[in-house]
Amino acid sequence: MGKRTRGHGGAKTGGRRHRAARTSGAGAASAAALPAIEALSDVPAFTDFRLDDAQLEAFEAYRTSSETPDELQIGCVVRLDRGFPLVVTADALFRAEHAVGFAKQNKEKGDGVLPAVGDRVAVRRAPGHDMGVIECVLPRRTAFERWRGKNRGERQVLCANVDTILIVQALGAGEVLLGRIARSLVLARDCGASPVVVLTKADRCDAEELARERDRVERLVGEGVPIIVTSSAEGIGLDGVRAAVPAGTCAMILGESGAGKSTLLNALLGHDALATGAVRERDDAGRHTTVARVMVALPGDAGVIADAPGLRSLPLVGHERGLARSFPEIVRAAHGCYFSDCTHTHEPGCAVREAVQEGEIDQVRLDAFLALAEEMRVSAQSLDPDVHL
Ligand SMILES: Nc1nc2c(ncn2[C@@H]2O[C@H](COP(=O)(O)OP(=O)(O)OP(=O)(O)O)[C@@H](O)[C@H]2O)c(=O)[nH]1
Ligand SMILES: [Mg+2]
Ligand SMILES: [Zn+2]
Repeated sequence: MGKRTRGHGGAKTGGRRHRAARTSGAGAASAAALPAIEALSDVPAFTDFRLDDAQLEAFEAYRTSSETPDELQIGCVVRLDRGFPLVVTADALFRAEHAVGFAKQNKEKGDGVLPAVGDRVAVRRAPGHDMGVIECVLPRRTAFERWRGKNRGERQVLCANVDTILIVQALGAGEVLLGRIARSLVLARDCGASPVVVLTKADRCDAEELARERDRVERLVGEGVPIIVTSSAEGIGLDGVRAAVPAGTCAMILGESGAGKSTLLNALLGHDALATGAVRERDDAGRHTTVARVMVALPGDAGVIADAPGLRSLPLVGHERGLARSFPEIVRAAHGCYFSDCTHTHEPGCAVREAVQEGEIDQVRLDAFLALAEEMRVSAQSLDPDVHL
């Protein structure tokens, strides 16, 4: 038998209700409308996830302080359906709720402590209960976050403990959007994940267009960011994606609705595990087919990938670290600019533009850098009018 235990089979359903007083309120009644656990396929096993020392230590500390340590286990959140977590532990797969006090904790810290897909959690399951209770989120190695809402919006963790971000864009519908790739690159680098660009639907363009688009993307991302060209329709590039997600690692797939994310995962899995939907002919946009956050385990010796709903907007707010990591040569050159607040657009003595003229920095990369830096300047001001960058 392989390492996957399909369906897990261990979780009881339709059983007793949890004790409502111990949870944050979303009850078993709403869980009933969620997909049946037995019907889910390709769910990662607990052993698919690495636990680091900080997580193990935090769990031990939490368990030691508990009055009923025997009911506590480490779990990993492998799915969120309408915010409802599905948790896998060493011996079971079950839905869970948040412990009372989670909501409060969350507000005080002001940053997304509610469990996200990929989170390692301390979860309690009292004897005879189907439903677990997540009591605490163990420290995250990484967290891919995005800002939701305008201006003073909130941060939403899309995937925790993620190693690789697969930045997906479809070929064959006009030019690949470099701005979007650059922005995704910055977000990935900001959280410490490794970006990989995946250009899907290669069957929709000819060799000439493919070479041109690949070249544009290569110039933008520079060395060190792999670019994989795929066609789920023709089975092209799948080995490349698999190799980018080795066993023990976790990737998140990021791209707009209709980019072919779920179709790519189905191709990797070898069957239709995830729903896919047609795109509009007019503008090639998808219809937001994927609504849940779902992790699937790739077959064979490979890791886990989180599918996610397509995201229209990916605002950059305070991602300076990601910008610097994505464009290190520009940041390095900027140290030589005459003005310390040089915008590298018109100032005399600008070492960055000089480097472009001498062919040391690609103009494509500088354009992308400037656009994103400007956006961050503006968003920082709208977040806090007293901050001037
Ligand atoms: N020609 C071609 N079409 C593809 C390919 N991959 C996906 N598609 C089509 O693109 C459409 C959208 O695919 P999905 O996989 O549902 O896209 P998604 O990115 O998961 O979209 P959301 O779940 O809405 O975010 C479907 O009609 C797919 O059949 C491919 O390699 N070639
Ligand atoms: Mg999808
Ligand atoms: Zn400059």
